[in-house]
Amino acid sequence: MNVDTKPVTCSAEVDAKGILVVEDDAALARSMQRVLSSAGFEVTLAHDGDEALQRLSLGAFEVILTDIELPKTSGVDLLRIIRAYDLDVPVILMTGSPRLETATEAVQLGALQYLVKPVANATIVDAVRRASRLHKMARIKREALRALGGSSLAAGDLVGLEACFSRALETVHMVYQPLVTPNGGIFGYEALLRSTEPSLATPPALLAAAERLNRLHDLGRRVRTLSAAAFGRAPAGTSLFVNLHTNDLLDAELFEAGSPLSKIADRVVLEVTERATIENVVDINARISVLRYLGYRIAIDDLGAGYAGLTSFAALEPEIVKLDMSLVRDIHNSTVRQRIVGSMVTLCKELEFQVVAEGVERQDGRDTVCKLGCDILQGYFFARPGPPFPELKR
Ligand code: G
Ligand code: MN
Repeated sequence: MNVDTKPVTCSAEVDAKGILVVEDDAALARSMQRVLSSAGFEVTLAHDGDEALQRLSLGAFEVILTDIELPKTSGVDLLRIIRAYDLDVPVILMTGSPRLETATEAVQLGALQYLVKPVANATIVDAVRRASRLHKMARIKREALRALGGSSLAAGDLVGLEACFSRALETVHMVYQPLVTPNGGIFGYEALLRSTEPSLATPPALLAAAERLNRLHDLGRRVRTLSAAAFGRAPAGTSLFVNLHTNDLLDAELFEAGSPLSKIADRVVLEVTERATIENVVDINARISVLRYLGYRIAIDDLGAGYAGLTSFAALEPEIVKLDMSLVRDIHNSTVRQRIVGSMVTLCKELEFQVVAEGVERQDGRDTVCKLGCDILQGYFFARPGPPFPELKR
């Protein structure tokens, strides 16, 4: 199979036109061309998968109708290659010898229909007409999502998502935001995930894709490796804060003493968010013990934004607690927030946790959280996340 011939045209971005028929039986190909042409479609023929890929590299099609049993690149391989580039184009597969495995794979790859030969002329015309309408619908939906600011992947299929995710994983990089002490020193840096893949540009979109594709461990490992590599250049004495997804707690790599992050564990604080429950993590207490044994400190992230409850405190026994931004934002104007943060800080001190106020955006916010006893501060007021390692604004 010639996988180097990549169809570069995506039907979502250009005006897709005509039907591509991929069929190695020349007589059958001509017959389908005649039938579809008289139904008003413009037809291009390809006699094998490689020829189809060549055609696709020249322009996008409304619908692709392909035989499965083809010399060289098969119809299913063709579908897989197409899906890596084009989520919208409907592909109809035809086969003379239907098999359950092929049919199942075809569905997983987002084939629109699976026709068993011989196919009646009327069936071919109906299938292509329906596919062409669905293609238009897919494009309009995608346009709407884009116009409304949503992710264009919401309507996509798993194979397209996989392709976008793999590209995103290559462009993933970390930015760093300083955590400062009230007297203006740098306590550490939080590593924050970013990607330049346009379809998965925000961390939540990237995480959601990883979750859907069952690839959270790949993403988590990348985050930890990149963060560890950059931290070699961090100022002496500072700590590195790394966010964990709950699912990372199930990854054996996290617990390996030889992993890049474990080698600097005595400088690392692992953040576990309150937003997700850790109740489902099996052996959570044992896992946390191993992490401590390796030298890591643990922080509870986003405190005040989660499902409340005390399970995370009991299980994690954190060294550090990070108050959620929603509590810190506008705190200078809100007596309710001041009271809540004041009580939380008092309790944290009694429990011997250090307290971080996240999302400090203004001088008066900074002054308020300092007065309430927060030990460490983080937010745009001091520095935005940036390449290693951002300077303080003040
Ligand atoms: O969930 P977690 O606390 O890890 O998320 C941190 C996110 O908050 C980052 O994406 C970061 O860019 C953002 N952030 C950091 N400081 C501020 C701030 O002062 N204000 C706001 N609105 N967002 C911030
Ligand atoms: Mn965090």
